[in-house]
Formats: sequence, structure tokens, C-alpha cells
Amino acid sequence: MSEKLIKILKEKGPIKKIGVIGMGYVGIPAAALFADAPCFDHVLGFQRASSSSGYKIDMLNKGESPLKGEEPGLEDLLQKVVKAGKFTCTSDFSRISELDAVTLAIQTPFEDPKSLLPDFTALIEGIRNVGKHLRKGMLVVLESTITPGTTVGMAREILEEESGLVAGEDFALAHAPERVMVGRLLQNIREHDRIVGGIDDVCTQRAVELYTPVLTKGKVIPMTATAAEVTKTAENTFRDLQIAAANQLALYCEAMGINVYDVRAGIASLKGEGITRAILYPGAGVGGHCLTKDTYHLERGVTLGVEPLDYPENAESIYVLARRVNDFMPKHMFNLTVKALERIGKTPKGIKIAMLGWAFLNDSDDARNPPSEPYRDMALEAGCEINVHDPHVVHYPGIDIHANIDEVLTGADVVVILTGHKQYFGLTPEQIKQKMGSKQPVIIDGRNVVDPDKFINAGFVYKGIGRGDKNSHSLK
Ligand code: SAJ
Repeated sequence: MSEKLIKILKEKGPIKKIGVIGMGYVGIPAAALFADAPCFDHVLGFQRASSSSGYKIDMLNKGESPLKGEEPGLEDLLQKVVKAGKFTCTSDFSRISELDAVTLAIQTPFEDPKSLLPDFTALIEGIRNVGKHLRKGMLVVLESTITPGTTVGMAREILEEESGLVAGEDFALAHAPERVMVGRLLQNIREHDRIVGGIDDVCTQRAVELYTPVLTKGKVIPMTATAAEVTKTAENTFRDLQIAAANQLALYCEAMGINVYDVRAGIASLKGEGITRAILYPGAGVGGHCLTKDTYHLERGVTLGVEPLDYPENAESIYVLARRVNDFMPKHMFNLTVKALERIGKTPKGIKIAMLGWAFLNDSDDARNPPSEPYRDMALEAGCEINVHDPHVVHYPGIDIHANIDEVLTGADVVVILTGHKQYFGLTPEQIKQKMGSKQPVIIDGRNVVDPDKFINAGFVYKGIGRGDKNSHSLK
């Protein structure tokens, strides 16, 4: 426990002026909520005046949200705090020196989708900027999802190097991972419990003081900085693992000729004291920005660990294996497509495929790392002609995405459902068959959207993930 920092914080008094670096999906709602808390005097939102995102500065200073899509309550809140003079957006990072606390909400994307190596460039630049203007008694909080060990390691080193100050003695340092989801940013920050981890107890307590006022239903859960980093990466790793377990069960059920949804309902029926069976849903794959990368952050964190890992010899991490199972599902969708075509004496070459769904998430326009992309790559590689429909995704680099489903279905030999958008649940075999115009249409269902019997009885060759009971149906 650093007596020096306790004394400095006591002299400084409660947190009044806050800075948020990174005016994105995480930073903007966080800054608005800090500004709306009566106990804080002012919030500065820091945004680089870059050609790609400098426009946000003027918008935010007018109380307008630069975020795409519906974010309930956010624009009203921004208007309120700007009118009250409690929030200002600036590109002048030297103003960090005026603050009592600063949070960094900067993206940690992949270097490239295939490498799965996090690109910390922007985060490091942000940490350096803070270090350059760091003053005694300030609290620095990293909100980005980061490899366990980053706060006490790389972040601490950069801050101390740039400022000449000592973390835990001259300033407080903590990690408080974001848990927001697009479409419910304010609600998530207010209502989710907030993991807060300092590099020591004094730092943790100072970070608790920062976050407590913005929570309504949620409560603060204090722990160490590294435990907070492991919590965030592990909560997504475990979700990915649970999805992989459902996907593997689906593949097993296909091989054993049974319906995975019967098994899922059967397992879920085991209820009672202390019994939990989290059976998630099998599907065409796992996309997005969280689950596709956080496992690798956790795995990398172990390599930075303080003790050598004790684990079964030559055994692969089940978490990495889960990633491989989930990333196999688009391949499985393509294998089902090839098997369905074989049943009617066809090969993929020259086949016209209607892909329904590009987004990685049902009823969303979020197309980050979509499982539909590897499926499309494999089908093109095999000589198929592809048309893509999505009711929500408008643009995706290098791909024409059609909003008109009839256009995409017309003349198709195969229809493949990659995303479980609501619109697809209403499709009838007659409607699709008429548009496709094929005598022996094929349907591959990756999200348990259609009733197999309806399509089989209408003359479709059907294959569905986990539907071992239907995938070898007799041809009509
Ligand atoms: N998926 C399945 N089967 C399932 C659930 C999801 O195949 O049973 C697929 C989805 O189709 C999608 C991918 O997994 O392609 C990810 O889905 P997701 O619901 O996990 O959505 P994300 O990636 O936006 O995850 C976020 C995470 N939240 C944060 O990082 C703050 C995750 O921790 C949340 O659990 C998740 O939202 C959520 O519950 O909505």
C-alpha cells in the first residue's frame, strides 16, 4: 500500500475533472455519463483531429452523436451535458494535464483478420499522450480489451517512461474493461456490473470512486488489474467455448443421424438446485469483434504469466480448439452444400448460390469478421456464382450486398442461410422455389431457420446444421 499516493490523493480531494480518450462506441457514452454525474465538474472527450474521424469533434460539441445506428438516449444525453457546459470534445491532448482522471477507450483491432495479432498501435499512442501530460495524483484507467498483464506491464512502463512519475506512488493506474454492446451502450454501462482492477488497492479504490456514480443497477466489482484483464478476456472466451461445445454436439448429431435440437431440449430439461447446463446454439460460425479475438488475448496473457503453465503434455488449449471448431463451421456449411449437390449428381462448379445473411449477428448490420465471408470465399474458389442478400448490411468492401431478396433468389440453384435475420423465418418453400426456378432446388440452413419437412416435401434437397435426422432424407 503506497502511503505516498494515499497522501497525494487526500490532498487532491475527490475526482472532479475527467478525460476520456477515444470518441468511439465505448468512449462517447462513457464521457456523456461521467458528465451527467452531479459529483463531477467537467469532462473532456479527446479525439485526434485525423482526416478519418476528426469530424466527430464538431458534432460532439454540438451535442450530436457520430455513432451509426440507434443508441437509445445517447443524443439526448449529449445535448443535455453540452448545454450544461459539462462536456467538451477537443483534439488538444495537452489539456490532459488539467484532469483528475483519464480513461482510454481505444480499439485494439487485429493487425489483419487472419493474423489474430492485436494491433496496439493506437492504444500505445494514447497511453504515450497521457504519459506526456501526466501529473501527480491523476488516475489512469484502460477500458480497452487488452492482453492480461498489459496494465501492470506495457501500460505502466510507457506512462512512467513518458512522465518520470511512478505508478502506485505518484499516480493511480487501473483497468476497467468495457462490456457494452452496440444498440444498448448507455444501458450496458449503467446496468452491467463493472469490473475495476487497480495495480494495487489504493489504485483500485480511486477507480471505484470514478465508476460508482455512473452505475444505476450495476455494482462495482473490485479486483487486481490483471484479474480484471483475465475476467474480460475469459468471459468472451467462455462464451466462445460454449458455442463451440454446441457446434461440436451438432456435428456429432449429424454423424449419428439425430436432431441436435431434441438433444439440446433434453439436456436443458435437467434443472434443479446447483444444476446448470448452458447449451447455446449451434450455427454457421462465430463472427464479430469480441469472441474472435479475446481467446487469443487470454492465451497470450498466459505466456506473460508469473509461473510456467502446468497443463496436460502436448494438449492443445481447449479454448484455442474451441476457436478452431467455431471457425470450421463455415467450412462445414460448404461441405453440406457439396454433399447436397452430390445427391442430385451435381458439383459446385457453375452452381449459382443465393447467400441469405452477411452480418455476423441476427437482425444487425454489424459485419465484423462475418462467418459468411469464409463460406463465400470457399464457394467462389470451387467455381460457384454467388449473390448475397442482407436486410441490414448495406456496404462491405469488395462485395455487392443486395437488399432485394427476390433478385438474389432468382435463378439460384442453392439457397444458403448464414444469418438468422427475422425476415428469413417467414420464407416459404413455394416462394423460394418459384424464384429459384430450379427443378431440384437445394437449401442449406445454418441457423435453424426453416422447417425441414416443409422444404423436403416441396422438393428441396435439404441440409441443416445439427439435423442428422433430416440430412439424408429421401428425395421427392
Ligand atoms: N453465436 C452462435 N451461437 C450462440 C450465440 C452466438 O453461433 O448461441 C454466434 C453469433 O451468430 C455471432 C457470434 O456467435 O456470430 C457472436 O455472438 P454474440 O451474441 O456473442 O455477440 P457479440 O460478439 O457482440 O458478443 C458480445 C460480447 N459482449 C461484450 O464484449 C461486451 C459478449 O460478451 C456478450 O455475451 C454478447 O455480446 C451478448 O451476450 O450479447
